Amino acid sequence: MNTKIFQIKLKQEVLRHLKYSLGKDQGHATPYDWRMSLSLALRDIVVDPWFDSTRKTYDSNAKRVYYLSMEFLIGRLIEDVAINLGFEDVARETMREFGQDYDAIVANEPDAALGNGGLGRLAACFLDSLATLGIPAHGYGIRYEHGLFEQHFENGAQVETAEGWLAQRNVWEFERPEVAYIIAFGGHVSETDGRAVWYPAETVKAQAYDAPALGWQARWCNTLRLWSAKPTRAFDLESFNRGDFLAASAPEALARTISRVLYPDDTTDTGKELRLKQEYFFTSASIQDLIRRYRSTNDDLRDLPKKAAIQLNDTHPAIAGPELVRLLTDIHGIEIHESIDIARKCLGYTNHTLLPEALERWPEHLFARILPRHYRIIEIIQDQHLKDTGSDIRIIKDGNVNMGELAFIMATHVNGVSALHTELVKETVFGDLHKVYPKRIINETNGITPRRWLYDCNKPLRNLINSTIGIEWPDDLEQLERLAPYADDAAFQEEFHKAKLENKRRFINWLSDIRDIQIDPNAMLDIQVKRIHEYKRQLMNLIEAVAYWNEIKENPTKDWTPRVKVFGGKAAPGYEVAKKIIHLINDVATVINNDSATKDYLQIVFPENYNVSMAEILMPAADLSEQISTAGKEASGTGNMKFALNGALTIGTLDGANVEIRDHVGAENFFLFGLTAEEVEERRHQPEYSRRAIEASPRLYRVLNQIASGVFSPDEPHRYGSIVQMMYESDYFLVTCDFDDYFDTQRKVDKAYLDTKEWTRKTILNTANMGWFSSDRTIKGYAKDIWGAKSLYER
Ligand code: 26V
Repeated sequence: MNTKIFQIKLKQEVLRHLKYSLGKDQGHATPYDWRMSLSLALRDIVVDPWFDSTRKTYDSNAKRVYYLSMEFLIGRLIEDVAINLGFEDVARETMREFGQDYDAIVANEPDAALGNGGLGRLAACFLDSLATLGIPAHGYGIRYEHGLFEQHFENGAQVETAEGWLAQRNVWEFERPEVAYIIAFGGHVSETDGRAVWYPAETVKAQAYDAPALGWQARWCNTLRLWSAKPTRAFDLESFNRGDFLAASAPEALARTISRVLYPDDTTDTGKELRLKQEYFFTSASIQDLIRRYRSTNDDLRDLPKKAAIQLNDTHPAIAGPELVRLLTDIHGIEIHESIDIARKCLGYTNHTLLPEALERWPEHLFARILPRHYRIIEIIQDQHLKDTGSDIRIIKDGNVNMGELAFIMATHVNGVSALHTELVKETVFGDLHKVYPKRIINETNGITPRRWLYDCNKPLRNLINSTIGIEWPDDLEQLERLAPYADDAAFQEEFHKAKLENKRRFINWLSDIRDIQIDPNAMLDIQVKRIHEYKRQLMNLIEAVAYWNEIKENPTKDWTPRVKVFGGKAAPGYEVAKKIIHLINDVATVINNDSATKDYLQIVFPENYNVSMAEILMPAADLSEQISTAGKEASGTGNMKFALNGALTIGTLDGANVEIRDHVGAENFFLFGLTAEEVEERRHQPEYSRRAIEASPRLYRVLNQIASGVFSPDEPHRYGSIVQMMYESDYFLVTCDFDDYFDTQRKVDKAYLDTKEWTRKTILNTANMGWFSSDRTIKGYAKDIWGAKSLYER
């Protein structure tokens, strides 16, 4: 269909939805009404490729991928859908003809914030790549009523309010009342004649909501199926457990709470009963669902591994192993050891963290009370593993059920998310299991979808790339290499620089709506956005800002490089130190931004409520990307990839995927500093390492004194005493040890920024060499090494 005809058609469809779906006429339509009408018109177009893909998958009886994730951090969908359909311009023009601003309508959509950070956003990028590559796949997760909390600042301190994305109608989902499963909890198990029967104490119903996951150019469309908890009343209980099922009660209270809110703590294993119930709830529903789908076209469950690859996004769905064993044995009558083998052949487990406090473990008594049958099955899995391997590594240990060990033992492949991380997984968290199963751990370095993270969010650069190397790069990102020869071309440099300036102006305009601050677009935009964690060292970044401020004040006439430091990110509500760091950043910003002697050279901004939509504004605008975690702590990072792809230079440590990014973009185009992972371990053994580092650095000493004496908190001089004390006494993440190198490297950055041409040359080489970090490459790796899954579309 040609564009003009399609435009007329889309216009009619929007009007039809405005009238018949929204009940409005043009004269009374609000931005919400327009957004809904446009979304519904676009959604109608998605349904056909969705049906086609589903039919092709059924017809081919091909192997399917099931991606089980507690989190999908999707963000907005309207523009994503318009772009994948190739109707972005048509949609924009259509809205213009109605006198509406397309960008404002897009911005009216709330973010689907069903995730905390990296792990959830990775799942969203994977959905995009699975669909783009035409691999038949389902994402399975929870339809949280409330996504990640909203962050506000009150006098500089974080306060949280509930997020409410479902307060408005969610146009992208289809309710499936007929797709529902019983999920049971508690009670007891009776074993007679080797047959186990579980008599649960409570049950809820898991009901499906489906959203289409559309790929590039609408060549393929998968399904994201999210489960919502409902009371079990009036449900056919007999269909569960062959009539042996006796529910003692079906409390509606549980149904109301189970899918209500996303846990906002990505730091500590809190051992909360409701969290375990959430995990089992969505995992059981997903496993029951994929078994039902398999049985609709296949009869022998022993062949399930030929048709289903189940990937566990961290240990959160690790109960999938025992649940699959339970269903195969208790319901379908397969001998339990055979069931364990079948289950293992289906399962893969991705580890995302080395932090010991973030590894999930459940108190044994709690676990056995909520999931008595699974507890027993885990004992059998453990016995079989002990017997087969002769090792003494247990899943149930010291009164805990360890989900890492469970996931590892029940998976055919365990993967890390960057080369360094994978090596550390082999040496540390799973060192012992690695010796027993030396082939099990493999690497799949993370990636990001270039559709959302370049094509959608960075239109100036998209246009420049299109006019330079053609339009095939969005699903073949390594074509960006063809930009490299232009790095030395003065005219191209100028165009590239202009695109960056345009993105910076967009950011400045956006900021001016929420903050009273003037920013010069020529100043260096230095950005650190991510969850607030001690290991990510936002504190080191802030201390460096204060040290720079001190230096400027001492010598105000020198030609300092103007910088704007941007911070963004949320602290887990119970993570006190992280909240203090936020408060300190805001307090320092207040003092520095009000210093007329330095404000031409240094400003600090911390916009509230960093989320996917804010990232889409920040990533294209950045000049400098801060990736400064303590080496050995950041599993991969994916923000690092978004910045570099959009032409920011990185200042970073040899941690996570930074190592591979530096290898790709070239050491001379990356600002490296800091101790290596090995040196970090070594340094921690030296006595008083932080005190000594502070005493050796007058700059650092001075800043810590300023913070401790209340220079930034005159209303409460001791507010940050505990933070400074921690720097002296227990600086576990070595802020003090890396500080001087970081400061000196920042001065090299200052100097490099002043040479615009050379800086731009480096940024071009960053963009040109980031193609490998497309999540399409990552997904091809999983498909080949782990899933044995194939693309089903023909081009
Ligand atoms: C952990 C926990 C622990 C228990 C309670 C709730 C909860 C919720 C989320 C998490 C996830 C933390 C792990 C995580 O997000 N890891 C990040 O994964 C990214 C994708 O692989 C990776 O780029 C980041 O480096 C890594 O920190």
